[in-house]
Formats: sequence, C-alpha cells, structure tokens
Amino acid sequence: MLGKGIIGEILKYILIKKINLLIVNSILSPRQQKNLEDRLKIKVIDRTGIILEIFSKRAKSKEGKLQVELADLIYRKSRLVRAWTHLERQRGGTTFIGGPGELQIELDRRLIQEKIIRIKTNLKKVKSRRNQQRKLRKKANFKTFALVGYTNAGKSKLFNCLTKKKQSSKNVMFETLDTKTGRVYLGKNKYIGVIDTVGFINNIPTQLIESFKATLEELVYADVLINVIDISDLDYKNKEKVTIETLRMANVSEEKINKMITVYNKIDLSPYNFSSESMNYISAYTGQGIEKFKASLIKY
Ligand SMILES: Nc1nc2c(ncn2[C@@H]2O[C@H](COP(=O)(O)OP(=O)(O)OP(=O)(O)O)[C@@H](O)[C@H]2O)c(=O)[nH]1
Ligand SMILES: [Mg+2]
Repeated sequence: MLGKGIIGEILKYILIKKINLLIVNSILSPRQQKNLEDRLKIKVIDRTGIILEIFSKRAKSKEGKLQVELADLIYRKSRLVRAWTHLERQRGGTTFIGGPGELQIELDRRLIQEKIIRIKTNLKKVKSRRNQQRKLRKKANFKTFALVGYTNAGKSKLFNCLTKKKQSSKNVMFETLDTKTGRVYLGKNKYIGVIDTVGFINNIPTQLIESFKATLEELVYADVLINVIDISDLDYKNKEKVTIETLRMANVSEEKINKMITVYNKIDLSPYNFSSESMNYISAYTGQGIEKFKASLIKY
C-alpha cells in the first residue's frame, strides 16, 4: 500500500519527531500492519483499530460495553486467523501441524470464540427486552421517529430540544452509543416517540455493524427516520451519502430510506441566512426553527 519512498519519509519523521505510534487512516490487512511495524519499529493502528478504541472509551452502559467488546473480539479473531496462515507460510510449506506457536493461536482463537458466544447470548436478552418495549409503544399507539446521521451532527442536542431530556451531547465523535427514547407532545392530543442513537462514519468497521445489531435494529422498527445533517460542515453532502449507505448495511428498507425526513442543523454556524427557508432548517443550539419543525411532524 505504501511505496518504499513513502516509508523512508515516514521513517525520517519518526526519528526526528520521536514518534511512537502510527495511525493509518484506512483498513490494513493483518499482514500489512505487521510489515509496517517491522519496518518502522513502532506500534501501528489502522482506521478500524482507532474507531474501536474510541468506541471502547465512550461505552458506559452494560449494553454498550458488551457490543464494543464483541466488535473488538471479532476484530482480534480475524487478526489471529490471518497471522496463523502467515506463520504457516514462514515455515516454508511443511505439512507439520501442531507447532507451539500454532497451538497458542488455536487456543487464543477458541477462547475468543467462547467469549463471542457468551456476549451474543447476553445481547439476545437485550434484544428481547427491546422487543417488549416496542410492543408497549405500539400498544400506546405511538409513532416513533429515529434520529440518524453522521457522528457529531447534533442528534442528541436535537433529541434534548424535542424531549426536554438531558442526553449527553458533546463536541466529540461517538458521544452516543446507546439508544434512548423520549416522548414528545405535538399538541392536539398527539404524542410521538423520538429515538436518539449511535452516529455513523464513513468506512465504518463491519465489525461494528455486526456487533451493534441490537442498537441498529431500532432503526429497522422505527416508523420514520430523521436524517440530521450538520449544514455548517463543508463535507455535508458526502456525509449524507454515508448515512444512507450505513442504513442499508443495517438492513433498513429502501422504502424507509426514501421516506426519510432530512433536517439541516447548526444553521447558527452557517454563513447563510435560512430564516425564510423551509421548515427543515434548524439550530438545536439556539432553538431556531425547532417549533416549526416539530409542528411539521404532526402530519405523519
Ligand atoms: N452551534 C451549534 N452547535 C450544535 C448544534 N447542534 C449540536 N451542536 C453541538 O455539536 C456537538 C455535537 O452534538 P451532539 O448532539 O453530541 O451530536 P450527535 O449527532 O449526537 O453525535 P454522536 O452522538 O457522536 O453521534 C456538540 O458540541 C453540540 O453542542 C447547533 O445547532 N449549533
Ligand atoms: Mg449523540
């Protein structure tokens, strides 16, 4: 992936600036990671590794922790498998099976697999609890609206605006890992449920999609999705696409994606004046446009 020349450049920087960690902003194969570490003599982390690291720092609830641990185990397991073939090749094609290194890896792999199964069983319980809650909501004749979008777009801030709850909203990536539900009164005796959930990122590690199934499932069952977009972000068009791709990965139907409401947030940070624009331009920070937006939900 990186040519000799570039590696030489990086090596120079590492020595001059006394760097001891290299983060590569793409997905490395286990082999690529090992080769880089051998050449550079420092620790190397790829995009998946760093995202998993951030997720594990953010996880607070039991469910969040379980899901992050699962993603981490799936990641580590795949690394072990490939490292095994790597060792095998190093031995030069002998058919001898059962060398000590291999035995250790097999053992590690089995332990990881057992842990994966244990966590999945625990997560099944989470899923059935969720199912129960959904049934209750259906009974109460609530429509549910799920806030989706790129990480840091302002979903939690908007959730707080709408529900008057105090979901943590911070200027960091992946502040929210769990799903929270709140009730909103729209007037005329009508209530809706609003769901705040984990944010997305481009090239999201597949291990995360797989392990966050219980959380992402809420999106499959929500009646309407609201795509929250940070309009002050120059790259917002691309982030909108990433959200749609991620929803597809989470098995959300095309029909629901097509019906999705888009709301442009952080207009207070944008140099343009949106005050006379359509109702979907808001600031969850100043409260601008929120009442109009809320009123627009009554027609669903
Ligand atoms: N100026 C301004 N800041 C906002 C607005 N909405 C949210 N923010 C800020 O943007 C940052 C991210 O907001 P969050 O609500 O945590 O974003 P999120 O989409 O929930 O992010 P994740 O949970 O990481 O996916 C916070 O520092 C908010 O205070 C807005 O309309 N205007
Ligand atoms: Mg959030």
